[in-house]
Amino acid sequence: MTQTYETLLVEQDGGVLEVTLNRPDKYNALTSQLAHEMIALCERAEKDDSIRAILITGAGKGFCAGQDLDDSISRPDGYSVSDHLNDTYNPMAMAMRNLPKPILIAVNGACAGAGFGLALAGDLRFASDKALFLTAFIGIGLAPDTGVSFWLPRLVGPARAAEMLYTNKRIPGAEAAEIGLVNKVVPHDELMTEARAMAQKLAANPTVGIGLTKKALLHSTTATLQEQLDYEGQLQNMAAKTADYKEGVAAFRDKRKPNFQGK
Ligand code: T3D
Repeated sequence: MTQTYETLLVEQDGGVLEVTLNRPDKYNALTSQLAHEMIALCERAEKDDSIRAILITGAGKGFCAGQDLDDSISRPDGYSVSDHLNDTYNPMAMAMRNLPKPILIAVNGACAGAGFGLALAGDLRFASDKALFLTAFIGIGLAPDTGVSFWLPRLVGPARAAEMLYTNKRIPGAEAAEIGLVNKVVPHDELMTEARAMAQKLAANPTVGIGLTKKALLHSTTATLQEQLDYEGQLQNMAAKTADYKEGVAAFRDKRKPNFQGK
């Protein structure tokens, strides 16, 4: 399937679709177009069986500085920010979380505002030791959006989340793993090597099983224990019908490494 993008660079290496946010002069600040291209990319990734993991990073020095503030300045009176969010960053965040394939975010630099929300919409995060995390919203008098108020307290705890949101505290990449914002911090020059290796590892795992696991994790954010147990049972029925489950058990019996096909 061929799709061209103006704000994203997209390349496929085996089962990994590597996506680079590509507005480097503005630290890859978000526009409606970028959000719509990310949504289209998620739709493509869902349909294309050859894509088994997504890796997202930023071009240049920044990862993503949130809403493009040059666009915000030129808005007409009466402009509805919630309409803008409902058209752009909200469906983008949902498309990423609902995509039944793993998304690894490689944070190469400043990660702010709705760009922070984009990073939190991924499943795993690696950060460069030159990365910088800030919520940014309160810095310009805004409240959080793009799911930041949902994911941040769950990752770092309510007190740290409140501090980051109320004071716009900056978290350097080197500290981000200590507080649970990212899975791993790596020296800047090694970020993409490490992230690509992890993305390939994810792509070689049972893709359907990962997709069902992703559903289970999202469901757990609102479910009771009983509801979650019931839901796990339904998902397990689906996982147990996959060829990868058969292969996993056969490989265990044969004492060999499994060769998962993502089906
Ligand atoms: O209104 C709505 O639609 C509601 C939705 C809101 C969602 C949001 O995301 S609100 C939050 C918006 N983002 C921000 O407030 C962050 C603004 N940027 C910064 O605070 C800083 O740039 C950073 C801390 C991210 C990085 O600082 P630093 O010193 O490393 O870089 P810099 O020099 O400030 O920025 C580099 C360039 O990127 C610079 O361009 P120039 O001067 O070299 O031509 C700067 O203007 C540009 N840039 C950075 N952030 C944005 C941006 N351009 C447009 N929009 C930005 N958000």
